[in-house]
Amino acid sequence: KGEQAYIDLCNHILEEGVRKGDRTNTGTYSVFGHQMRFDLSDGFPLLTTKKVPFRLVASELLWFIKGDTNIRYLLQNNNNIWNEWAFEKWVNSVEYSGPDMTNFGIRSQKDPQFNGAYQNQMDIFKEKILQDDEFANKFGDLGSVYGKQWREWKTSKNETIDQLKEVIASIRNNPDSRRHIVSAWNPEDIPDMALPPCHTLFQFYVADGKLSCQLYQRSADVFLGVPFNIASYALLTQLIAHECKLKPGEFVHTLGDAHIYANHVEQVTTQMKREIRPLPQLKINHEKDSIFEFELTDFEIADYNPHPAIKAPIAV
Ligand code: UFP
Repeated sequence: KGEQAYIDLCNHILEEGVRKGDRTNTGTYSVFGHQMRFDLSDGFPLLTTKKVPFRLVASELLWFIKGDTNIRYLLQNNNNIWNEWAFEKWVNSVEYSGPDMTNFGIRSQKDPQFNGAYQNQMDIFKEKILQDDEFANKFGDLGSVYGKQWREWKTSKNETIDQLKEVIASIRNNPDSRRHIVSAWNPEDIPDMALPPCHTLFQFYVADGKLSCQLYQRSADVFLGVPFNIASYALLTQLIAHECKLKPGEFVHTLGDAHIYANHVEQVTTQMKREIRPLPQLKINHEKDSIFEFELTDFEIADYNPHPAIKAPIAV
């Protein structure tokens, strides 16, 4: 349970994972089907064996909750985690006239000179997204990503479904229901998506005055992605519990293809040797009720004393 469950998963993958090729050609050690449980009353599950950037987790989650799919909001909050997906659209468009950016993800990691040119273009891109409304509308929007599916799922009758609002209403009005589900996996949209949703579907559960959440994550980069994903869904669960006047229960994290990239093994091994510390506490501004009103300044992480961050290359 808790952070130990995460460390146990790393151990399990390194010991029993199969060597498996993947889309990014990096190579992984992988297991299929795994579950971790985090009791949210033990503290907020921000890992302590390495520093996890809560600010980035929280601003991304608020972006989803708003139903926003344009990276401008993220950039305004100094959050760069989705930049590459928007940047790619720009450099492949007729409007782009800078140096060739083909395969910029891999080349920027391998070629320092190219990386300089890439960082330059990325800075220009970010500035334009922030300053130029028309440019931001054209190149900042990522289309059918989480915010869209959660808040504006398109039906065949050309109506929209606000899954998040509906699930909150169903938790409040019919807590015993076994149908508190939000799906990000929209089969119709998948062929057009650069990154089909990793957090495929989540379900809430109410018992004993507590709200629990289970996420099915189809694909899990256990070193870089999962610590972030745990914090994000723990935060979502606490926010919805707050709005529904329930106590936070458990976050149950179910993984499909749970993998450690071959070039993360050293970092994972370092992390596994570290001693687990007490979890921090999440403080939420009690003057606000609705999750749709929250801003970054309404949350605070207290008593977080993690081991230092560990850098690793992201698979692209
Ligand atoms: N990934 C995560 N969590 C996320 C996210 C991505 O672990 O929130 F957006 C990882 C999983 C996988 C890669 O290593 O990103 C996605 O690749 P694929 O679509 O081939 O599964």
